Amino acid sequence: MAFFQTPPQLSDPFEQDALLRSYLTRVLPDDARREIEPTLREVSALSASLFARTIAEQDEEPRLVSWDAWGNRIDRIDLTSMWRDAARITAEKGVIATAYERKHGALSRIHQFSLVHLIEPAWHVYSCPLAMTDGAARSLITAKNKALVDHAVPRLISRNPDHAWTSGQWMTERTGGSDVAISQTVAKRDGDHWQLFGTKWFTSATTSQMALTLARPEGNPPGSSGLALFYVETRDEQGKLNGIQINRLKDKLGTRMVPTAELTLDGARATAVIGERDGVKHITPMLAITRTWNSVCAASGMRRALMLSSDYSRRRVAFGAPLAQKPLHRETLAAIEAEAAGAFLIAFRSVELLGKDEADTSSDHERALMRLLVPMTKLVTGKQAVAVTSEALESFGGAGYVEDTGLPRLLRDAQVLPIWEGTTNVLSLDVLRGLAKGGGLEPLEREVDRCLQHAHVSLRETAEIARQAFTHAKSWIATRMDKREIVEAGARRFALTLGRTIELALLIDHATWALDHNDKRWAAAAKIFSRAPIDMITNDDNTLTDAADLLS
Ligand code: MFK
Repeated sequence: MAFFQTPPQLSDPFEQDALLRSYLTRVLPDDARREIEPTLREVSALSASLFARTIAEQDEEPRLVSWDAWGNRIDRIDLTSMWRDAARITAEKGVIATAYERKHGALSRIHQFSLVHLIEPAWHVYSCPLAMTDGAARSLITAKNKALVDHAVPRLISRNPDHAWTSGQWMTERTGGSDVAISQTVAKRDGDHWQLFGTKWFTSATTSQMALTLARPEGNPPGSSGLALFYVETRDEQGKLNGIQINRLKDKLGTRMVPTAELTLDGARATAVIGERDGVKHITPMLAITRTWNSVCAASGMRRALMLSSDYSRRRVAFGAPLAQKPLHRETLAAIEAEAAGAFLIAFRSVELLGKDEADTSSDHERALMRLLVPMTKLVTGKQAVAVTSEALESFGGAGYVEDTGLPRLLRDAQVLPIWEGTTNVLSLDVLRGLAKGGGLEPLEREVDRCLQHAHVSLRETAEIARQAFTHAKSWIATRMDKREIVEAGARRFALTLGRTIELALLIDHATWALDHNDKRWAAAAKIFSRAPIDMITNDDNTLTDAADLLS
């Protein structure tokens, strides 16, 4: 008998996403939700309709055309058709604009990132330029450079596809991606403007109309304080590149439809955004935004992989029954669901705080919490995205390993999430930096208390797991304050423990609300999540550092 398998289907991501819907019911007032929901349904339908295209066109890649037929250097990047369409969709659906029009005040970021959550897995990582565009708009506004705000921000947040711009973020140089302070790009004064000279080693989405970048004004000292933040337009009015050469496109493991290039800046005309120093500090508003995008995209990638896997489990019959009826398969998918749910809730908690901050309705405590939560959320969700996507692929058996199913791409694209915008280790150290500069662990402790204090009686034991993990993290750091190397070596375990503890606490908080609304799903997710490793901290630091000495 012939044997054919039925591929997974995606019908309506919004309708299929029970967590997104229950979360929005919890956090949005009814009138706001009624206004927002139609826009989410519209984007959901679009996302589902693009699904087949994401597979059919997955081999399309951007192409660098360095020369024209007559020997002129043109350095043009031809984008994929999906990317060209994504630019139009972004503007028309207001994927950036929603955050800046602020129609729903502090809740506008929730609206915007719900759109992102639904559309992201459908358009070949177009979130990359959008994250940077959003971050650039925020950085220019924060820098209060009126001329640049008036000139560029209306384009970055435009709803008109013919008027809208995207922005790049050129930070990484050959000297290193994480250690930005050793950047070698030099800025030379040119009247009112500057000219930049140097090499940018990874510039994602190089087709953007502008970029924010860092360079060292001549005569400035070494280190990050000697760098300044610059605004660059990539082409002049005639469409010629602005002192920029595109050396080549990167040959990457994933995100292959993203045109990531190496650039030489050879006199690129630039404008200083804010002063002539402290560039790293002035670009951090952009990092806070792009890291939040990263977290939301990690959560949405997990959700999409899970939707496909769940759908397939109802279609695929093996050993006499659909996989969905097999106890072991069900447990495997439930564990993925718990991880995806934890990731979603922490990502959207960061989103809530960002929205409040921008609408100027945050308390001091919430601002301090946001400083810690943004890097923590990025690092914990990035790791989860890779693990969850890998598990979801495995749930398809061999089909998950075959390119033309479109599934392997999900894993390759997920692998960038713990890398760009700060690796897990760099962000773990950033969490320590945030603790040292802010009020220590207090904002996180208050967040854990807020989530757990009203925990449903059926979740008390689960809540205790979160409390114990937090208490352990707190005592670990308190007793090692003066042991810099020990704290640095344990920074990843510490940050992941805090991140997973907050995820569990948020799951319990949401589950408690959901139980009051006759929905038992999220209590189940919290219980499953609590059985996966939460507390990764060891008190036996010396054994680990001695072992690392021997093994390195
Ligand atoms: C799906 C989503 C798509 C996302 C789009 C991705 C495409 C984009 C591709 C890329 O561009 S990837 C490259 C991104 N690069 C990074 O994320 C850099 C990673 N490295 C770090 O984050 C380092 O921690 C950092 C460069 C910030 C270290 O720099 P320094 O200069 O050695 O750190 P320092 O001296 O501690 O900080 C300088 C100032 O910035 C200090 O301010 P003060 O001078 O007032 O003391 C810090 O407090 C401040 N600062 C640093 N990190 C901060 C921060 N402020 C707020 N938040 C932070 N996270």
